[in-house]
Amino acid sequence: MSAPPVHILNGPNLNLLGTREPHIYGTTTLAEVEAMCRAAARGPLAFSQTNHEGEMVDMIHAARGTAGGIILNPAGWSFTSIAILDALRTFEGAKIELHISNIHARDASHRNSMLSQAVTAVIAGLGARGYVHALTAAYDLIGDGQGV
Ligand code: CA2
Repeated sequence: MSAPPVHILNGPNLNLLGTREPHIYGTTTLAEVEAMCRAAARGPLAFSQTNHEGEMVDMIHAARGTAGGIILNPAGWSFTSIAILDALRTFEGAKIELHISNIHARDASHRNSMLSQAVTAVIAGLGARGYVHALTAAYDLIGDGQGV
């Protein structure tokens, strides 16, 4: 049987993944991350990226009532966005915050995500393959009853 839909949402500047700062974020592009995730998906998968905060709020709302889980790389909004924090609180399913780099080992401005308080789990520091681990974890959480 097909697993419930999972939405993978990516925040600002991640469209440039693989092209800048490879020592921090690696050389895998976002299109390659999407392909890895599609290969690992056990059901419907939405994969999106936006540089616009309101659009990200809309994407989280769109997952309500339909997706079993959200995997969110909020990028720079991790440290600034009450709007995304509030939107995350309205989603009833499994929520995984994902960071490619280990934000806890970085400078003070990249260390404390204000969104972590509203998610089920946080994955950081596994590089691009962290997305595939997050997908596996999302299916586990949904199977445990944390999805819709
Ligand atoms: O490690 C992550 O996934 C981050 O969410 C990436 C964010 C950063 O602000 C977070 O602290 C950790 C930055 C994303 C910027 O994307 C870039 C992509 C390519 C080159 C440079 C930046």
